[in-house]
Amino acid sequence: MSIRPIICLPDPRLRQVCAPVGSVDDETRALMDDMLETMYDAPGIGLAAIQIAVLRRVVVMDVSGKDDPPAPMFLINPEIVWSSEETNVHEEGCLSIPDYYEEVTRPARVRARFLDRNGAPQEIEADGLLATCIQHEIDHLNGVLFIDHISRLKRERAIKKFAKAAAKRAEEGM
Ligand code: GNR
Ligand code: NI
Repeated sequence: MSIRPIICLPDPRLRQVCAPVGSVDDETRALMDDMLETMYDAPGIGLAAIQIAVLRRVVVMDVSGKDDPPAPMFLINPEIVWSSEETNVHEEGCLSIPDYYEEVTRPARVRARFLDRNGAPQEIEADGLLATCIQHEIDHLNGVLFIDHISRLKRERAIKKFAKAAAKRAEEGM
C-alpha cells in the first residue's frame, strides 16, 4: 500500500470523464487500498481515483465518526439510480480544492448501485453525510466538482484564486 499524490485545481485532469472498470481484479483492489491509505492520511471521508490521476470509476469512502471503528466502503462503477425531491444543504470541501468550503444543496437521499471489492453488485440507500459524500464522489467520476453547484460568482472567485496560486508556484519554480 502507498500514499499517492492528490491532484488539485486547476489540474485539467479533474475535468475528465472516467472510464468504467471492466473487471474487478487484484489491480483494482490494490488501487483501492492505495486510495484508502491516501484518503485516511489526508484526512478525508471520500476519494475518487481521478483525484490521484487514475481516470477510472472507482471511489473509496469512510464516513464513520472519529470515535467509531473504521468503516471503509469501496464503490466501483457507482451510479445514482434514485434521488429524493427533498434537498439538503451541507458544507462541502474537497481534497482537490484545499482549504475551500461552501454550502451545497443536493438531494437529501439517494439510492446508488455499484460493484463491491469482490465485483458483486450492491445497492444502498443513503441519507445525511453519506448521501452528500456519494454524490460528491460520483460527480468527480464525471469531471464535476462541488464548486460547480455554487453561485457563478463564488465559483469564478475560487477558480481564480487557485489559478493564481498555481501560477505563483510555477514562477517560483523557474
Ligand atoms: O473529505 C471530504 N469531506 C467532505 C465533506 C463534505 C462533503 C464532501 C466531502 S468529500 C471530501 C473528500 C473529497 O474531496 N472527496 O472527493
Ligand atoms: Ni472531492
